[in-house]
Amino acid sequence: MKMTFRWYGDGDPVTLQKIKQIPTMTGIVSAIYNVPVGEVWPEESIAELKARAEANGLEFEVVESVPVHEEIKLGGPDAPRLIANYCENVRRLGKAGVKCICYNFMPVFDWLRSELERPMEDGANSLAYDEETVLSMDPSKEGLSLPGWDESYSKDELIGLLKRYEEIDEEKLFANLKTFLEAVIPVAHECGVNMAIHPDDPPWGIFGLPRIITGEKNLERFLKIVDLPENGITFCTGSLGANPENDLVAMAAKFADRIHFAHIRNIQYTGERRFHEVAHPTDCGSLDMYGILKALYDNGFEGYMRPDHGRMIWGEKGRYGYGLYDRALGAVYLAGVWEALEKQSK
Ligand code: DNO
Repeated sequence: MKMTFRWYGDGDPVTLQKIKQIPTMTGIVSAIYNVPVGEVWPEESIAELKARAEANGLEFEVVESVPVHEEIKLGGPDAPRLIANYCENVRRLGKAGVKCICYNFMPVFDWLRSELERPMEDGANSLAYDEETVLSMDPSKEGLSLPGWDESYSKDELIGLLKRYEEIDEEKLFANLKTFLEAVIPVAHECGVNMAIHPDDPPWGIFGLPRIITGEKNLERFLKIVDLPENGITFCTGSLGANPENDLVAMAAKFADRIHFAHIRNIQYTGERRFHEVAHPTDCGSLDMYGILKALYDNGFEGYMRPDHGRMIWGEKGRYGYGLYDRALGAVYLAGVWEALEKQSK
């Protein structure tokens, strides 16, 4: 297991030097942020990112994300060109030493929350989700601002996109994912890169849009589409865990050899399709963090791990979910549990 930390590039208030100061940290998880979705990343930009990480004593072996263009998810006329560009990005990243690429296949929206600064009793604040609030919003109206929401769409573009998705049900989305995987995974296989699909967050359809990377059954189906080790999973406990029917310990055990990247965080359920994010340790929320880590360890997980979203604590202001302090505490907690698992098994 290698402990890593997400870094958003120059705009990120958390500097590379601060990341390096977190005990147990081996590398960053990052991306090229200034290239439009679907286009090819310049080799110089990739090399520069790697050199900057290395100058700070950190590796750059994980990319999150190489985003998948909506045309690919829609199976639109421009999909073949965009898939070819995606393959080229995999080649270029592999050449630069990247070993794992995280991506998702969620239509239009990435992760969604209804509140960004839910105050906690102890003075911290954190991200919260309440389905009723989310469903009371109309994504085709201006002014919708949610994390994961791509603000670059104009109102008309969004309406057009949502209209096109009316034709896409779960089966069609699976078919378009299959086309994508059948092109990309063989390239990843050749380049020694593991692809790791991120689950949908939350793991159910939203605003009438289909979502398919939602639980055990669909993950099994996904893995079989191209049954090669490079066709793998980002095991995001907070995303999958938002549905209490997902047995995370069982899933971690079952999929461990195809989990290339683990996003570990805890959440607290507060009702039906309502939860907020909490600190990483088991005692702080509803998920069995120890059980999940043990299942990964016992089943031979050898991938990358990162502490996922943290709360905002100690007065920190920063990127929602991606401040320094709580994620750093999370990393050290996860590394501590891992050390105990390693030593107990000897
Ligand atoms: C949120 C992240 C996601 C993730 C993408 C992967 O905090 O986990 O935005 O990066 O879904 O493609």
